[in-house]
Amino acid sequence: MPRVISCINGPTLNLLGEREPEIYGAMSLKDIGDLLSEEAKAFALTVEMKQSNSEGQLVDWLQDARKNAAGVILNAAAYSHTSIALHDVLRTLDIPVIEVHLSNLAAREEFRSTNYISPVVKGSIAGLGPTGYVLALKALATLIPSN
Ligand code: CA2
Repeated sequence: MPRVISCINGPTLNLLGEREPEIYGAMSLKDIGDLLSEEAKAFALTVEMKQSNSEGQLVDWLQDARKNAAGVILNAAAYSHTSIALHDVLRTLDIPVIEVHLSNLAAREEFRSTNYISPVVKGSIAGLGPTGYVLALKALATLIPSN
């Protein structure tokens, strides 16, 4: 199994750092990817950063990860609260998946408390900003067998 972590990000996360920094922080998604790649070196892992606004593309990337990655960091953004398609594909993965949200879902609107992702992942991190992605990487490093 390649020591690749697929970091998959959903709709509008391409605008990170440009709008609503009070909720989502000042870092861009590229900044987060660079941070993850730097941290991953210590574990001999590489990180592939992906973002799409399309639900079907996220499903395709998760199907790819099933074959080609050792673990997944997933911020499905708004699809977390709506997507049975993502729920279903996640059920097919044997590799560990950690769900990340930059903001604290429990402290936000009621509709964000519905989550189709959380029941079918190894664990979830919310409310810690970009640090959540780094913690997810560190968790995956403990879950992935060394070659
Ligand atoms: O807190 C998170 O990471 C979220 O997954 C972000 C989603 C939201 O729908 C989830 O409930 C929680 C929204 C991502 C929107 O990204 C933006 C980026 C910059 C400016 C505005 C929105």
